[in-house]
Amino acid sequence: MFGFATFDRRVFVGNTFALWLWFAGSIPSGAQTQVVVDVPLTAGVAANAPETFTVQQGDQVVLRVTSDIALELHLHGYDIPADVRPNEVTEMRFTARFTGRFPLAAHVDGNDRNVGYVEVHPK
Ligand SMILES: [Cu+2]
Repeated sequence: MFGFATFDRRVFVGNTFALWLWFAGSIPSGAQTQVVVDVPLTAGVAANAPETFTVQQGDQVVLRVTSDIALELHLHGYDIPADVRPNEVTEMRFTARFTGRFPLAAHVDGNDRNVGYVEVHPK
């Protein structure tokens, strides 16, 4: 394609996303849903700890984690770690392929604290 080198990637990504939305809206089932969940932590503890975050199998999950202290968040079972820095939003993204109840833990000073659970319900 001519002019590809000068192609603005942001425009491309934006258009692709708009197209995806259009397609997703036109497909009644089988399309992936993005689920954004806020996970605010204070001293490594969730507000309503242990909190249960419920999603559906196949969902694209985005955990938006904020914390007042630095810690490592760990989604057990899926084995996804995330370095969380104070006063920044850290996004943990995954596709909910496996069903079940998975502990979300904060590693603070060598301790494994339960923050809550991600529950993936079968479709
Ligand atoms: Cu852990």
